[in-house]
Amino acid sequence: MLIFHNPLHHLHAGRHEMFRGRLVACHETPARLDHVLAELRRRPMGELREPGAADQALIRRVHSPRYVDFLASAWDEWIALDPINAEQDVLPSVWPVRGFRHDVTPASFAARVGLFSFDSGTPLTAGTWRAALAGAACAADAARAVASHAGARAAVALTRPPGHHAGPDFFGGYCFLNNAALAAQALRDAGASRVAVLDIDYHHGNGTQTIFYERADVFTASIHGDPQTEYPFFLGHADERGHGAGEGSNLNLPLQAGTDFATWRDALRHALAAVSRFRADALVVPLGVDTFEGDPISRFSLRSADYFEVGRLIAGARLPTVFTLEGGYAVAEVGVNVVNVLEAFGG
Ligand code: SP5
Ligand code: ZN
Repeated sequence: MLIFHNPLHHLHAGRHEMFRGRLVACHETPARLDHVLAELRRRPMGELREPGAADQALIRRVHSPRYVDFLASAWDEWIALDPINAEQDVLPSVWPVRGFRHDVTPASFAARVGLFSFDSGTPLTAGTWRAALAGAACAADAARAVASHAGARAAVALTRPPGHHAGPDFFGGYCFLNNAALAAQALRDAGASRVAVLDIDYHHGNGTQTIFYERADVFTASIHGDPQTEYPFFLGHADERGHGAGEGSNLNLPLQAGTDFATWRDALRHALAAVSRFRADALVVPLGVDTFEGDPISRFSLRSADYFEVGRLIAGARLPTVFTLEGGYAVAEVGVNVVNVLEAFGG
């Protein structure tokens, strides 16, 4: 297994997220990835590599150019408004919901932050862009490693910020660039005719679903907390099956809060059967371990040992596979849980 780790991930370190009417310390912290790296030092399972330069053209095929331009300059614009802003992260506070215009890009910075986001829990910091860009490079390099002729069977984009909530032109859910979507597109560009994305983070992979919703060449499946009660709330229902050419190429398996491993595993088997029917040439797995029983913001009850079986079941698809690191906020256990999946997957 080839592991591309983001050497700049610590540059993204948000201070606060809006939560129940107050600013609380961010759940998505640099320590999460440090724990995975520490566990990999205890249980080495492949070569650890740094990514090359990010592929701007790939990023602009997955995300809209005006969104990418906004992310690239956002921090500089923020501190240009007032130098004191450097002491705070950017958080949006106004959004263009139904009936507002999305086609006009406002001059106001605050308005653009809202146009390009969907929640107030995702701080944009001084180092967010550089960290996200290096993460995108991890995803693309991992995809190309498994796609190459003498390719590895599996590669990992070990990065943060996570990506699966980021859509074509919006950030949110702690995500800015959609690493899983970038990996899927890079696999397509490298010759895979059909790519499946199997999202096993606790939260619905709304960004990835939206990016590929009208495409027949990328099948997206997600197993997640029911959006009736769980974040991101406004997408992820079972009746979302794709649109136009993409009709039938999206599968959502929402599960109620409190779901245990036996039920979750049935959903995984169901999703893997759908991936198999799609006849994918390659697989991308947005890997969140916020399904863990001890996760502070999620409500499934997987135990650490269960993640071995998760890895074994996914390996059973027998596809070249790219894992991207997504959520998981029981910080001290994130390393063990992620490495359990990767170790059992093998390769
Ligand atoms: C990548 C990823 O896992 N993003 C998740 C973003 C979730 N942000 C909002 C969290 C709100 C959770 N509310 C649960 C209340 C538990 N006390
Ligand atoms: Zn999550």
